[in-house]
Order: sequence, then structure tokens, then C-alpha cells
Amino acid sequence: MDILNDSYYMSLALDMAEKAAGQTDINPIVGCVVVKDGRIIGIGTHLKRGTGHAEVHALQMAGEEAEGATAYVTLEPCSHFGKTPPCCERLIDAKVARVVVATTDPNPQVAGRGIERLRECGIEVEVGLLGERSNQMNEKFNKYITTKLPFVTLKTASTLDGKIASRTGDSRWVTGSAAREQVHTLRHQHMGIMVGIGTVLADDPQLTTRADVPALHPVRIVIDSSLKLPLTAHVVTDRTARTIVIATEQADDAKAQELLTAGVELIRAGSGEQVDLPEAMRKLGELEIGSILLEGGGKLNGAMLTAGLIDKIMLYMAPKIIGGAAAPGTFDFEGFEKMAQAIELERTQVEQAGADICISGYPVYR
Ligand code: AOF
Ligand code: ZN
Repeated sequence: MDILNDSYYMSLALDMAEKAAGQTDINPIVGCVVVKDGRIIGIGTHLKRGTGHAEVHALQMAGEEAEGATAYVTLEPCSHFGKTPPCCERLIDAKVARVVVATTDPNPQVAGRGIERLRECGIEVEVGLLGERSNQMNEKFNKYITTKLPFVTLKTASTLDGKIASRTGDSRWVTGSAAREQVHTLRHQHMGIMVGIGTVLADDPQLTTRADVPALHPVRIVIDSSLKLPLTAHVVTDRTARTIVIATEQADDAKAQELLTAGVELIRAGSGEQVDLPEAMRKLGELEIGSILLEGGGKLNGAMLTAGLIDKIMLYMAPKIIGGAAAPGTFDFEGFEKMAQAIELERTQVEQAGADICISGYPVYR
């Protein structure tokens, strides 16, 4: 049973925010609960970039009652004029007595100033309650707002022996329906979905989000160094979501023009034979793509990993063994000579997804 204390209300604010994951663009997910004299008098969640922040909705509901109340906010109230006015001023105007904050806002435009401003005005502020959970929920925002680079989650589906297809290339299906459903939720929660041209040529995927209820489609990003993408591919013709193709500067101008005419967006990254992946990430960041779900084949996964561009790894593994030296693996790169050089994951977790397991963690680059 939940015990009635500060955590009781903060976890409600976190639960509300968590359900909005994926719908706030580059903004964080934030919840707010306003409590007075033993009752909840206002609740709010940030729902969409450019619209009201969590505090604004909750205070709106609380109305005049907010005077003397406690506000529980999952992220430090903002102190700047962004697309909306500062929340700390809104809390001050509402005359709340106490603000409990889960964690500080890493946005350099805020970074402690919101809390400072509330304290200056005599409001009691406590920081850190369930802060780990709030930080975890906003891992994508936290990276993007401090680096302007997208947070990249690699998702793979493999057998226990690390193969993503059989030696004949058969890959339908590696994992079961529970894991595949989770992948569509992950798509909903990322702004971009990225694959290599090899995957498009082999499978002609739609790269859209299919859930039991309507969901958000990420921008489809295809790494296609020499513009092999056929004009007849689903990602070109179906118009369900934006498609961005990333090619090198050398790639054929005429083909580029055909793709642009077909409605595809084009980024050029790198003057060599292969797309310069770090430059591609910077350019996607400039387009305000704050998070990417990488569903690559082994080559792209290996290149992204060795370039240090993957933030989080989610390996879905089916309890199956397919074998075959020629069967493609999750990571296809030259590899290291010594075990001591291996890229290690930290904060690892194991979860069951139907009959499959999901191993997740964060690669550490040295
Ligand atoms: C809050 N409460 O609910 C959110 C905050 O462009 P804007 O006006 O939406 O501002 C975006 C910034 O505001 C974002 O980068 C982050 O620092 C903060 N988000 N702050 O007090 C909220 N969503
Ligand atoms: Zn705000």
C-alpha cells in the first residue's frame, strides 16, 4: 500500500508524466500535483511542446485554492521564457507555500535558477525526492538539451547465439509477439527511427508505429551513402511519416533530386565513401530530432557502436539457437583483439518479454 507522505504525491506526478513519454517532442516529460489541507486540488502534465507546462495545468485546476498549498513537480520549474512563460513565476503568483522538486533541470537556461528564484521569494523548496526515477524518465531530454545530439537507443532482436537472421537471411520472426509489441511502444517514444539501406533493400519495411491504439510515428531515417533507395520503397511512397535519407556529399545529384521530388528529405554527411555518422548525428540534432531508435542491421549497429554514438542498448533475445557462421549477427565490425578491450554495458537490466528476454544497459566508451 502507498503510504501517505511526500512520495505518495510525487509518484502520482511521475506516473502521469511517464504516460506522456514520446509526445513532448524535444521537451521533457513532467508532472505536477498540487495538494492542500490533505486533498489533491490540482494535477497536470506537460503534453505537447509549445503548450502549457505541467505546473500551469495543475495550478489552473487548483485556482485560488493554490495559496498556501504544496506543489510536487517532477522537474525543477523553469525560470526562462521558452515557447511558454516561466513556471517559477506562475508558482510565485499562485502563492504556493512549498515546492517539492524531484530533480533539477539540466537545460542550461534553467539549471538551478528556477529553484533559486522560488527560494528568493520565500517559498520552501525541497529537491531530490524520487529524483533518480525522474532522471531516468528524461534520459533522452537530458542528453539532447546538454549536447544538441540525439539520444540513440539501439534495439535488436536476436537468437541466443546473437544472430539476427538465419544463414539464408530468414528473419520472420526472431522474437515473439510480446517483444514485437514493445518495439512499437519504443517507436512511439522516439522521435526518429534509423536503419541502413541494406535493411530497406532486403525487407522494404514501413518503419511506422503499429499499436492497438493510434500511436505516433517517428521520422524515418535511412543511412544510404550512395543513394540506392528505390523510389518505390514503402518509406518513400506511403507518406505515413517523414523520411530523411542520409547520403555522402558524393552521392548522385540526379538521384537526390528524384528523391526530393518524391517528398523525401536529404542530409549529406561526409565526403568519403560512407556516411560520416557523427556528422549525421549532429545534423539530425540541428533538425531537433532529440531521440533515435536504431533498428539497424549488424553493419550499421557496429559502426554506430564503434563511433561511440549509441547511448542505450536493448537486446531482445529469443530462446532459440540458429547457428551458421554466415548468419548475420547483432554487431558486425572488425572487433577487438583482447577481451579487455570489449565495450561494456553498465546499469544492466534483464526483463522478460513473453518467452523472450530483454537485456538492456548503457555502453561505456573509454
Ligand atoms: C517545467 N515544467 O512541464 C516542462 C519544463 O519551450 P518551452 O516553453 O516549452 O520550454 C521548454 C523547456 O522548459 C525545456 O527545455 C525544459 O527546460 C523546461 N521544461 N519545465 O517547469 C514542464 N516541460
Ligand atoms: Zn515551465
